[in-house]
Formats: sequence, structure tokens, C-alpha cells
Amino acid sequence: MPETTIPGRFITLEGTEGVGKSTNLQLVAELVRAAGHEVVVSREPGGTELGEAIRELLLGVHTEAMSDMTELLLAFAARAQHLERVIRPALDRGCWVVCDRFTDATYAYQGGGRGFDRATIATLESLVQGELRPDLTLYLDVPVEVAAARIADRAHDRFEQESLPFFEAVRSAYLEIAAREERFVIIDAAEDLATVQLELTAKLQEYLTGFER
Ligand code: Z5A
Repeated sequence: MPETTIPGRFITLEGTEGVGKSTNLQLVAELVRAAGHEVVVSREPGGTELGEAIRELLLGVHTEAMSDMTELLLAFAARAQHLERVIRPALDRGCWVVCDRFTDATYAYQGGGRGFDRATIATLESLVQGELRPDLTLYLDVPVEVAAARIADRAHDRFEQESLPFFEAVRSAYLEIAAREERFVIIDAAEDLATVQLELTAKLQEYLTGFER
């Protein structure tokens, strides 16, 4: 009988800027690999040549102001390309995908931050993703002032130039999703890195025990 491929799992990391997503992405990938799974690591916006070009448009500081609708549609345009070229093919061949941000970031930034209602984002989500949603979302939670201090001495992109109330609204939107969605696991990422990584490891390993090979 031909062996059937078990689809991979889709893990996302979320949080406001400077919470430590990039710092912890490789740790997450290593833990999943150590559990015996092949892993593809990616990010949004980005993950493909075209997606990275859209990322530059989204994050760059331009002389012309970007409309909120342009920003929303660009986030989903990059996602459509990412899903077709990277995420779906990887999951279909049984790889696990570990991704720095996904659609929860759209609900948080374009929803909470810019004010788009949930129904509008949900319509685009269904159009672009169909039924596909992350299986597990590791949400790194840090008060916005603490996270802002961590990235204070680097050049700020278009989003990072936003005010503290914008990031408070983004964080509130994330916490609302976390309260609703069982796939969300909250990590207290305001602690020192070693403590954060201990908590992250323990919570991820608990999830991984359900998929031991
Ligand atoms: N965006 C959107 O609007 N809509 C969408 O649908 C999507 C995205 C998908 C790009 O994301 C922007 O796109 C993002 C939202 C928007 N804008 N913002 N803001 P990004 O993920 O590339 O941008 P980011 O969140 O700003 O990345 P970041 O600032 O690099 O954050 P991070 O990856 O979470 O943090 P980090 O680089 O790992 O850590 C920051 C610093 O803190 C660094 O010096 C670390 O060494 C340090 N660090 C990390 N952990 C700790 C602990 N525990 N203690 C002390 N210091 C720490």
C-alpha cells in the first residue's frame, strides 16, 4: 500500500515590535527538528522574492503616504504568494512551517492599529487562505514601553515610527485574539532571554509530545 504523507503543522510567532520573535525563531525551529520533523522557516511579510519586494514597500518610509487600504491589501498580496509558493507546498509534503508573523498580525496592526473591522479582514482571510489557519501560535507578550526600549537605538521602519497608543492598540488586539483562539499560547517575553526561552521550550515541547515520531 502506498505510504500517505501526513500534512505538516503550521506554527507562527506573533507579538508587537521588539518582543523577541526573530531572536526565538531559530530555537522554535530547532525544537521542532529535534522532535523529528522537517522544518521550513519563513516570515511575513516576505518569504518569497515577490513577498520580500512587497515587504520593502510596506516597511519602507516613502515620501507618499500609504493608504490604510493599500497597506491591508499588500499584506494579503504578499501572503497569497507566500502560501502558494512556500507554505502550502511545504505542509503538503509533510514539512512543518515555522513563520515569523502571519494573519494575526493583520488583525492586530491593520485591525487594532489602523481600525479595519474584523469582518473585512476575515473576508480577505477566507479569500486568500481558504480554510488554512496556523495550528499553534506562540504569542510573545511584552508591555509596549519595554519592547520599544529594546529597539530604541536602531533605525525605525514605517511601522516602528508609529506612536505608543498605536502599539497599545495592536497589543490589545493580539490579547483579544489570544483570549478567543485556543491555538494561542502566551509567553511572558518581558523576562530575561534565558527565562523566556525556558518557558517557550516547555510550552512548545508540551505541544510536540502530541506528534512524537
Ligand atoms: N505587519 C503588518 O502590519 N501586517 C501584517 O499582516 C504583517 C506584518 C504580517 C514587519 O514585521 C512589520 O510588518 C511589523 C508589523 C507589520 N511592524 N512592526 N512594528 P517584523 O516582524 O519584521 O518587525 P518587528 O516586529 O518590528 O521586528 P523586530 O522589531 O525585529 O521584533 P522582534 O523580531 O520581535 O524582536 P528581536 O529582533 O528578536 O529583538 C529585539 C531586540 O531585543 C534585540 O536586540 C534582541 O536581542 C532583544 N531581546 C530579545 N529578547 C529579549 C529579552 N527577553 N530580554 C531582553 N532583550 C531581548
